[in-house]
Amino acid sequence: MSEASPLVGVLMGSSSDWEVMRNAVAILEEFEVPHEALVVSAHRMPDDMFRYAEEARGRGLRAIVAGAGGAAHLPGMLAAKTIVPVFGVPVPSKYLRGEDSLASIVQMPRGVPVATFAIGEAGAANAALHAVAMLATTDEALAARLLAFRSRQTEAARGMTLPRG
Ligand code: RP5
Repeated sequence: MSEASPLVGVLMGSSSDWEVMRNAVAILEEFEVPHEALVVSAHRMPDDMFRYAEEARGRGLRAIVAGAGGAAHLPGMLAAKTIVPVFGVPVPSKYLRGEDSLASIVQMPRGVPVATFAIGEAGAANAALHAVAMLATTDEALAARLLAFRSRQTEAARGMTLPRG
């Protein structure tokens, strides 16, 4: 997706997850973090998923943002196969509104962590922001951009007004 070697991989279980996961990609684009985005389904492409995880560290990936819905095994199974930090995004599901996705991602057994974010768009954006924050610990220019982002957000909140009753 971006020209340089990706530092962050944004994976999702289906193209139907894109409307949620594009919020992660938008953050990485805003911060100019080299990244890639692709569909890797845990259930429909298990060999591809394992290959991606096995190659992630050697390819220079520093974080994987993985979103899935329903029986959301993608983040956990990636984490089982790589020590690259995995940030999980529960995608809203049709029948259980993403509570199934959340439970599937957050309830990892001790020893194989997945940092789990909120269901939906905010979770996707925050997972990417967390990846930015992690990268910013060793990248001063990125840290400056993150601080500026926070300042703009603070000013926007201070500028909020309410309708008069
Ligand atoms: C999961 O199943 C995907 O992450 C998606 O959220 C869900 C439904 O996938 P589709 O049937 O829309 O392809 O694997």
